[in-house]
Amino acid sequence: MDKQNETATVSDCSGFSYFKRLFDLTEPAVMGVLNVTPDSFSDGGRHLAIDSAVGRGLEMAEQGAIFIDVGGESTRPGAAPVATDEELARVIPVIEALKRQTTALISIDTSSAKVMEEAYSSGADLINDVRALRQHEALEVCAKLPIPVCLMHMQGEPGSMQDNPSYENVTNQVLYYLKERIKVCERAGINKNRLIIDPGFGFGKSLAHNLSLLKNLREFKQIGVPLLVGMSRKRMIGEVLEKPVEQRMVGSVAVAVIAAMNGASIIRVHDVAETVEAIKMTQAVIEAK
Ligand code: 9MG
Repeated sequence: MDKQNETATVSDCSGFSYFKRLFDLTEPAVMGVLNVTPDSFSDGGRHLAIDSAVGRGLEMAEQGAIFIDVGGESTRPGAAPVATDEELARVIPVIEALKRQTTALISIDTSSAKVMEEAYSSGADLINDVRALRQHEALEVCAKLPIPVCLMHMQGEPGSMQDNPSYENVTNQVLYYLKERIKVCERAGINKNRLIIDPGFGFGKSLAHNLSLLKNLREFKQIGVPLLVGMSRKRMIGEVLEKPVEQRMVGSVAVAVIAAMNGASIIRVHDVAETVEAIKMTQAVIEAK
């Protein structure tokens, strides 16, 4: 199949599409997190960092991740921006190597139009943008690329988003934002049937905001596009369980199950093997009479 000549669709389950042939979103899928940032490796050497990232990506694919989300710029609270050339140098070799060695779908976690374009040329199957295509030329570039795009909600920017997040009604405001971004995408020529939405847990949200969004997650299904969530190891879990980041696996699996029960189609996680097993169990219950 020539990827260039197909318009991908994730929400039109009846239509023919390159994306649907690769993957059917009728069951929740696990997306493995693959950060290719200096702080995600203990050594610091570029080659070793790339080799380690590819190894980890292949391991997650073996463990059942349908998507591998490759990111070269940290979006953690307080994170500093990375120059485009540096971001490209981190992610492109990893995408190319993964495409040669696995059939898992490759997602590129970026807000940069240039990185989106280059990642697509290197084989990326999905664009994951925490800034929902608000950066320069991201809309125009995505209008030309025939692959799905995930639009995430974020209040503020990573450098300062956790300073004092505030909402009158977090669910309604996040819903409104995502609906508006879909309209903007449609006006730019990006069909709704290749969009995915994400409420953006931890991105400019307090613990109370995150818990409220999770409790009301079903409301996001009204938009009529697949729902992606990422809560894995985040501060919201640490705050409830009073545990450091390396002890948040059980809490992360618990919220993944809640999300799957409430309509999430893609669940972005670090602990792939554990989440795949938990989601399989959850799906069996969802399908029960
Ligand atoms: C890159 N990244 C970090 N957290 C994320 C989340 O919750 N959702 C999405 N789509 N991307 C995320």
